[in-house]
Parts: sequence; structure tokens; C-alpha cells
Amino acid sequence: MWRYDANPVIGRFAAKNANSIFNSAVVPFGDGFAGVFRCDSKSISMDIFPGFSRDGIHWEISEEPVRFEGAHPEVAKRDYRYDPRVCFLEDRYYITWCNGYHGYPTIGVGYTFDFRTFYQLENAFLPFNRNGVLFPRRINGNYYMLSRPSDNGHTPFGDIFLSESPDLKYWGCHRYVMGTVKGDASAWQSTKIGAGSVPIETDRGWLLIYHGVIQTCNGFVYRMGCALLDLEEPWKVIKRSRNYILGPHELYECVGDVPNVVFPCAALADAATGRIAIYYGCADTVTGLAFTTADRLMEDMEDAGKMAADHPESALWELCGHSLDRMDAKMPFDAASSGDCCGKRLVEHYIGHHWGGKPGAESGR
Ligand code: BMA
Repeated sequence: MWRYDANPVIGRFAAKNANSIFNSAVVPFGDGFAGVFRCDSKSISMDIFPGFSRDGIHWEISEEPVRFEGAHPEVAKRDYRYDPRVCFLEDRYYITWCNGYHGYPTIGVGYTFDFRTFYQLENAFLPFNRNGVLFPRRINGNYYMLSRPSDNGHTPFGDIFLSESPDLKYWGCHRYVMGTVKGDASAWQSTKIGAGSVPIETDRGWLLIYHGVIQTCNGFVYRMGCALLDLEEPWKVIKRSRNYILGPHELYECVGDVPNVVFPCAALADAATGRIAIYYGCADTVTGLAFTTADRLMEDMEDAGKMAADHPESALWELCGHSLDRMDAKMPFDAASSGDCCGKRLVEHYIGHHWGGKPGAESGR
């Protein structure tokens, strides 16, 4: 992956009264981009704020947090809100976030057409849950959401699950997707994992960027990985990173309110070239931007079934080891339905300025 050479792309004080602006989601919108940003205030109140940008780099973040309309009063009452994701689905932008409900974290769901008026739906799940990420289209007629059941604290455990809904209100048919990996096989993701970006549709499967956490003597370290999920049955894991794809190395990732955290919440993809731009929170303080390609991520992943076979000591690999033979076919990357709505302009901008011109600048990990 390549970090944007002017990172952090959004500084901690880029909104009025902000202490930090970090785990945030960005989508192409109109002639530019829009986003929903996690801003913790100087009183350390956690909330989500809309923002707009012409180029995906320079942002104007609203002074007022998102105000939702339309929800049942019991759900509309704000508690705390953090870690938003934004998913363009059918005709509108859905927002999911970690929504405090009577002090307990669950997944809030809302939508907007214009990032000015927002409507709230029912919370998707019972507490305790975090990292709710929608798929960008229905699959076999239903909506799908990844999530990470958790506890009320800093959760020293956690696997990724999938839930299905006919209407974005009632969720069921819960499926286990993938879990942590203990031991030598991939210890950076040994404590908990959580979905990051809205999955990118490719002809090989859904490409998911996620975070993985290890517990150290000095606290949690958050890194970034990716997985490939089956197109029709997305609880089946085809491939997965053994090595992390981005870890906290730069100063702004290692030092901040919570050190050693990279936390992806959005990935923009250019269907024509497979280029991907990832927005991620850094040290719970600022927002970073990094680039990669779908082909590169495909190379970075290993066959989940083979990894299970190579590491029988890690039982959780067996649980996620649904090896699909058709992955052996040599297929060129071709995001099936993302079109121009997935960040083409942003990525093109970087081809000239920060990417193609600096082939040696790859930061690797
Ligand atoms: C998680 C969430 C994230 C945060 C991370 C690291 O539990 O609270 O918002 O980035 O911890 O502190």
C-alpha cells in the first residue's frame, strides 16, 4: 500500500471544537465527495458530522453533528455515536455507526440523499455490537450487513458475523464469517477483528478491508487486512490476509490519543483499473489516506482453505476455510458493478500526483 504523501489528510482540529477526527467514511457525491466523520469534541463527546469535499482531500466538515429525523423517539434519543460507514445502496446513502443505546453499543442505521437531511431507522441489532457494514447491493433479494458482536467495554474478543434482512429493519439468518487467528499463523489478528470498508464487488468475490487487533503488554495494536468473500454466499471466506496490509508505522499512526491504531472505514474503488483508496483513522486522532490495487490485495491474500490446512493448530482457520476451486482460474480484475460511482475521480487524481510518479515510494506495510 502507498500512504498519501501529505498524510494525515484530515487533521485533528479540522472541525469546530474538535479534539480529533478519525474513523470516518467517504463516498463520491455529485461532482466531488461527501462523508460522515467521527469527531470527538474537546469535551470528548463522540458524534458523527457530515462533510463535503471537491477533491477528497480538502474537507469542509459541518459545525453541527448529523441530526436524524423520522425515528421512533426511543431510538432517536442520542446517546453516543461513533465509527460511521457510508454505503450507496439503490438510490440513497445509508449510514451505519456504533450507536449508544441506554449506554450500550449497537448498530445504528440511517440514510440520506444529500448529506443535509438524514433519516434514522431502527437499530439493527441488540447490544452489544460494533462495526456494522452494509453490502452495496441486495444479494438474492436481501440486504446484508457484517457486524462484530462484542461487550460493553473495550472488548478483548470478537469475530465477524453476517446478517440478512428483507427491509433493513428486521435482521436474521445470522452467519459466522471469520474469526481471530491465534498463534504464529497470523497473530496481528489474534484478539478481535471487525469489518472496515463497504465490500467492493469484484468478479472473484467481495473484497473486504478489515481491522485486526492483537493485545500486547502495552495495550491493543490495530492493523489492517483484507478478505475475499463469496459473491452469492458472503459468509464463505475464499481468501484472507496472513500478513497485515497496513500497520501503524508512521508517527501519526503510532502517536495520538490511542497509540498504534489504523482503523479503515471506507474504500473507494475505480472499476476500470482496480485502484483503491482507503480512508482510515490514525491513533484515534486524525484521518489517513492510502492507496492500493485490487490485484495487489488479491496477491496479498492466501487461500483460506490452504491456510487452514497449513495451520491446523489454529482452529479458527478451519471455521473460515471454505476453499472454492474456481478461485484458481486466472481472471482479470473487473469490479462488476461499481462503475464511476466508486471513486474514479479521486484515484485518477492520485495517479498523476502521488502514485504513478513515485513507484519507489511504496511504504509496504
Ligand atoms: C475500538 C473503537 C474504535 C477505536 C479503537 C481503538 O474499540 O472504539 O473507535 O478506534 O477501539 O481505540
